[in-house]
Amino acid sequence: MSTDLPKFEGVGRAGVVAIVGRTNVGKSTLLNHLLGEKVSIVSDTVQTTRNVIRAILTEPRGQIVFLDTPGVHKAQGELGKNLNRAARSAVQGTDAILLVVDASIKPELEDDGWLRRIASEEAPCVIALNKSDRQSNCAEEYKQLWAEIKAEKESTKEPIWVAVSALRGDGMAELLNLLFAQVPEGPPLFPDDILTDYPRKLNIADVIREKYFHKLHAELPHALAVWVESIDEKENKWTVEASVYVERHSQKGIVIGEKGRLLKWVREQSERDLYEMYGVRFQLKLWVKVEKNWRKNFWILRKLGYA
Ligand SMILES: Nc1nc2c(ncn2[C@@H]2O[C@H](COP(=O)(O)OP(=O)(O)OP(=O)(O)O)[C@@H](O)[C@H]2O)c(=O)[nH]1
Ligand SMILES: [Mg+2]
Repeated sequence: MSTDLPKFEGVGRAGVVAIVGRTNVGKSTLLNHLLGEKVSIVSDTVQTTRNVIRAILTEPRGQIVFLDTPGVHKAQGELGKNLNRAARSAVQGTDAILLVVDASIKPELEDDGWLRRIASEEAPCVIALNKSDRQSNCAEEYKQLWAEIKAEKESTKEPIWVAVSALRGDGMAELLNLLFAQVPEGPPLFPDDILTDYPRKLNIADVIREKYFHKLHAELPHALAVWVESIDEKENKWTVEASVYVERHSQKGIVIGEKGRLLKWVREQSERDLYEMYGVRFQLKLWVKVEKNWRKNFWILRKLGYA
């Protein structure tokens, strides 16, 4: 891997952009689309992203370091509170904020919270009105809400609004132009062959967790965590041992599935995804473990990078 910093054409721009917003609005989908590669897991379950993930986009005109953050959601216990805290503090010290909203539905309490927050932040803000591929469009309600908050806070700030569909890729070029215009002129911060510095162990654990999030519903996804114990990197095959934590014995059976079917499906889907991401064959060994109240256990939250 070269450690040379890329050379920009003319005077380049470089900066950090935090991607924030309520849970489930499509922040990670948007990030993956902007980078052209999957760096952050996606699902329709609340608080899919649990760590702040840094991903780097380098172009001849400059470099943007994106921070994908956990979506803010009504806090449920220690885990939820930690995720909200991580998201809220991610905007501190960034060059620009990319607030993502789901414009196909009306603003919710957490959207209101983020609009208030950006009204008092110094950094410039772009608001992506996402899911524009859907029939219903509530963009005007977000703009109206912003106007009310702005008046109430006597703010002079004006965000830039842009309609996008992270799923289809609509509006991506315009969004990138806007973001590059918000970051300052300056030299690159990272070499151009680094896509993300998110640790490999955490990424593999996320890929496994994502498969479960696609299959499990209601409370169970929140009670589930994955920890990669070891990675044995042989030239043509990487063997990964990972623990899947649940909180109760009754959940263990669900996560394994009838005759081990769900566990097998998760293993196979994850191996396939990981092959695409790393270009090497994977063998996953998954162990399901009961860890009572892990969501309240500071040491486990810290080990998983959630605290
Ligand atoms: N129709 C439509 N669905 C989208 C779009 N963008 C994202 N989604 C879907 O919205 C759901 C949530 O997407 P994520 O990218 O995981 O959302 P997030 O904001 O990162 O969520 P958290 O990590 O929980 O904060 C997934 O089912 C996506 O496929 C879009 O532009 N249009
Ligand atoms: Mg996410």
